[in-house]
Amino acid sequence: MNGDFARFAMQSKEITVAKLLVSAFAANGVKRMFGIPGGGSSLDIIQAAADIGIEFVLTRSENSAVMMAAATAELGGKPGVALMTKGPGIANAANGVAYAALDRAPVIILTDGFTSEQQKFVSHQVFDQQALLSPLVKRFTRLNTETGASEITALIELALTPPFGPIQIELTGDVARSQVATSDIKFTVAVASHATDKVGVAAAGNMLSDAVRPVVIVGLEARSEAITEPIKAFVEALRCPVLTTYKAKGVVADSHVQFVGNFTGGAAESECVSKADLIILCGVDPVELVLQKWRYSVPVLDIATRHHQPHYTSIDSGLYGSIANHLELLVHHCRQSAWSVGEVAALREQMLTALNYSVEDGIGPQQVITIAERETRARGLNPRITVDAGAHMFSALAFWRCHEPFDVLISNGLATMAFALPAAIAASLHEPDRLVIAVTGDGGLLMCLGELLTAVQQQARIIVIVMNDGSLSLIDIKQQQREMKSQGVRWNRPDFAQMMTGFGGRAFRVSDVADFQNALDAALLEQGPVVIDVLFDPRGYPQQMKALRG
Ligand SMILES: Cc1ncc(C[n+]2csc(CCOP(=O)(O)OP(=O)(O)O)c2C)c(N)n1
Repeated sequence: MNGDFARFAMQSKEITVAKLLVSAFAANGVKRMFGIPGGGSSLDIIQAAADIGIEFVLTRSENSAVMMAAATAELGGKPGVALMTKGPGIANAANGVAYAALDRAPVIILTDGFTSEQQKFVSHQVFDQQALLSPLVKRFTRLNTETGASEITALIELALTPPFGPIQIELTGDVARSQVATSDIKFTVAVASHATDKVGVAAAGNMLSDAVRPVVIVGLEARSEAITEPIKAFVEALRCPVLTTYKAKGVVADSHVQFVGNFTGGAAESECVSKADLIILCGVDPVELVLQKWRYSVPVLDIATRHHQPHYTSIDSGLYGSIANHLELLVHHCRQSAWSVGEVAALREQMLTALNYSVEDGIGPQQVITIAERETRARGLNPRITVDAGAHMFSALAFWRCHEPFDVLISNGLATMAFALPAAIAASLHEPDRLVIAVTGDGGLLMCLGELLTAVQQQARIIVIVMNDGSLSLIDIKQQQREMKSQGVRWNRPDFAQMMTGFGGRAFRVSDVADFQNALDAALLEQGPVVIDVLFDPRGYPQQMKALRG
């Protein structure tokens, strides 16, 4: 725990609940909070936070605020904090809270509430706020004047316990301003799991020894520095193909000779996985897999923080607890598989070719991604990308190469739209020197358009590439596949460049490779946010989706 924060809280015998709360946040690594305040406790918290050096970032919707807090938490491994008013504020936050729940982000949702006196006569803006979020949050607490530091610490600890997720704290202005004794100020949380299953390791070791052609699939729980090296050692000892889920991209670098491609639960990866005689899930949380049945019949070894249920497949052997510890023990049971480097390379090539989306005229999503990667790397930059939900994500995730965990941020548990822009802003604030490229559809950007102003206000170093096709393409494709009349999925393409200019930011509108290249050259010279509005023809999507999902 940071001593300054302890001193802050201990300066007097009594402090306000608002100060106690922000002291606990600060002690656990919170540097900024996101949200839209109401007139009650929010203002006390913002003030108390500012006094202790926690920045408050004003967003344009509560949904975005929670996503920003979640992205911050995912990147920093510390709790994220989103703050909003009661009633409409928390109602508008619900989708963001669903993101934090299903994309496993430890976020504290802090809202105003009604005092018990008020509850006797007020009905304006009143509904059961606990019930609203109860399927999503790990715990709900209404702070009161009896609240101690240990209670707050326990909440933070819970958010940081796998599966990471949101907790909801309700705090009225009266309570926020009331004084509590500082006698039990202890903010230290302890959540690292070192649990190892030695008996399970022996059984899993036998499976590994028997396997000739294992395949490793890496998932979101493996996105941690402590796990990166043990995973690398493990897969290299097996010398077998490795696939990663979208959220785990970079845990094993895309440039690694054993890397084949993304695992979504769809068709594209089945060419590789169906050749395996053992499937090893490593930190896979099934929340990321698409709505399709498990295609494989070979045994499954599951190495994860816990046994996830329901699961897409039945597990033949499971090792639950510390992923790193289990991998370090298992590596001694590994022997080199029968896969050859050439075979793996051919499978990787085959996957990329199947997802190919090149166009002769104009520009297509694949070119956008490959040019953006080539040009940024040529300048020695190592951008992080954030990707929205929609058909544009197929090219972004297939063709952008990741080298480290969190090189890409995506919603793949909830798979919500309107994520890429807020996440990009949060990522840029988290690591200001690292460029962030947000790849979004026009539908997704329209849902969070106001956050362009947040990006301008924060001078976030982001480039928002909007794949503007005047359509909810992912849904449009499904409508076409079902041979239905086109309705309810298209609109006239808006001019996002003009909108960004209206917000006071730089913007370009392009429709071919040369113009995109020029726009990118100019964008890379900027220090603040830039929008590149890419007009393109989405007719290549159905074939790409067929190749990916079958
Ligand atoms: C908040 C939310 N609403 C609806 C959906 C269902 N959905 C998934 S992708 C998609 C279309 C996205 O359109 P756009 O952002 O334009 O991207 P595109 O598919 O055109 O690339 C929809 C409606 C969702 N995932 N999230």
